[in-house]
Amino acid sequence: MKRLLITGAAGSIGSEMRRRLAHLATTLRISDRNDLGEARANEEIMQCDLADKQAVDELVKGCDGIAHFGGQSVEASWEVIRNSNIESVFNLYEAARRHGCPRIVFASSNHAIGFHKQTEKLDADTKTRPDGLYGVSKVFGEAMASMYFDKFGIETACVRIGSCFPAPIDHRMLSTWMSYEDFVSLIECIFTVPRLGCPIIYGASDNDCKWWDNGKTTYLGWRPKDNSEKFRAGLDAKMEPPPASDPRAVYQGGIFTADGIHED
Ligand code: NAI
Ligand code: 15L
Repeated sequence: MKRLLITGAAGSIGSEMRRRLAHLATTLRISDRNDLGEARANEEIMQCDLADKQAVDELVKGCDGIAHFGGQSVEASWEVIRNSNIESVFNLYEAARRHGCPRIVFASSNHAIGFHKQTEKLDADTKTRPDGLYGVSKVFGEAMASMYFDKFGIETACVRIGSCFPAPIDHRMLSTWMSYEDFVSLIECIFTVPRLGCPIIYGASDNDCKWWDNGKTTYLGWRPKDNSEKFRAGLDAKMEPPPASDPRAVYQGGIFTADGIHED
């Protein structure tokens, strides 16, 4: 593609993807509200707040694809969630509609389904059970993607990311972990498959103890290769697994299910 927009490019996933997705487009348009440093070869930097409708309209103009990683990435007050995950998603889809941007990767989260128990196996049709305002905002994003696909044909891959970090940092993440390499190969599939539609995809590596079934999106051709099992012995040596009744061991969303409502 000619121009791929990466939002949230100063964040933990975005900064990895800035480096790892450069081969997908002639030009990477890099954005965040935080500083992004110097533009690298084939990059253009547009710093803005995603809650600013006019700025987002300019940001999306001329892009063929969007990898949307910008936003509040953990639980927060309603005001913060509303600005960064509700207003921003509306602004993004409206700009995509106005400028005819065909494909979007929406960084949804396992916290959209966080109140399902760890004993359950989930697939793309499982009912959402958000575990906080953050999870609710991801359900909102998925609903926006669905509506803009049905009404305007804008294709979005809603990736319910588990835990995308260099390595799992607790026992729950042995189930939810996704390596950067597997996420990159998923994004390659998303941008090259002839017809994407608007699928829900669970973003996890090929972990032995997985909870999620991507059987409804085999047409993407994604084959995750990593497996968190290689980290198990190291984690066991570092910490005890949580007791069976602990939210970290009961719910897929782990400790997020035990968080209250954050006051402004
Ligand atoms: P992060 O917090 O490291 O990065 C998010 C970036 O978005 C930051 O650089 C921040 O400055 C930017 N941002 C926030 N609000 C903004 C606004 N209003 N305007 C412009 N920029 C704004 O988060 P991370 O871990 O890189 O996650 C990226 C995306 O993936 C987020 O949407 C997060 O919810 C989602 N996700 C991440 C998971 C993970 O394991 N890292 C798991 C599930 C979902
Ligand atoms: C998320 O949605 C967060 O963005 C990330 O920081 C992790 O907490 C992840 O979920 C997780 O559940 O491990």
